[in-house]
Formats: sequence, structure tokens, C-alpha cells
Amino acid sequence: PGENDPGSIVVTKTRAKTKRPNLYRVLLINDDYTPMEFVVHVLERFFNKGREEATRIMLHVHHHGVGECGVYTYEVAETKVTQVMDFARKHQHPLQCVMEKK
Ligand code: TYC
Repeated sequence: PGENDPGSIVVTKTRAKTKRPNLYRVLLINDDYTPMEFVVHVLERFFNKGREEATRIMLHVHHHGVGECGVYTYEVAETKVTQVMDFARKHQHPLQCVMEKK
């Protein structure tokens, strides 16, 4: 095949680019004042965890200082952070929720 081969046909295969979205971890930060039960409730309500998983994550944050609640695309992660921060403020707890790129 080539320019000097009049009988040849070049077949170009194209491959659809399946680009994966950037993913973000949503993290809870430990503090000394937010009640454990409130954190468990947050994990159930905003991160769709069952009571057992929610309790496991809360205790992980309590003991290690930080822990993952879930992994989401940018807009979803941003929404979760805003929902948690608004809910914590409304109940006057200092709970902090942040997102970080994976
Ligand atoms: N350390 C808190 C307490 O002892 C509980 C807690 C857990 C607070 C997780 C925040 O993200 C947090 N009441």
C-alpha cells in the first residue's frame, strides 16, 4: 500500500475515545465535638450507607482523623460536600467535609 500503488486501498480503523471522567473522593474530617450519632446519620442520609457501614466509616474517621465516604464525579462530589456542610451548620456542629481528586 502507499501513494505509488494505484491498486491499493488503505482502510483506517477509528476507535471511539471512551474518556473516563475524573473522580473525586469525598472525605469526612474528625473533630472533638460533632456527636458520633450525627456523623452516622450524615453517612446514611447523604451517602446511602446502611447503619453498619456508616458506623464503620464514622469510627474510622474518629480513630484516624479522616475517612472516605464515597467516590463521585466532580458535580456529584461537590453537591455532597455542600449538603453535608449545610446540614452540619444548620445543627451547629463543626463537622467538615471535603473532596479531593483521586
Ligand atoms: N470525634 C467525634 C466524637 O468523639 C466523632 C466524630 C467522628 C466527629 C467523625 C467527626 O467526622 C467525624 N464525638
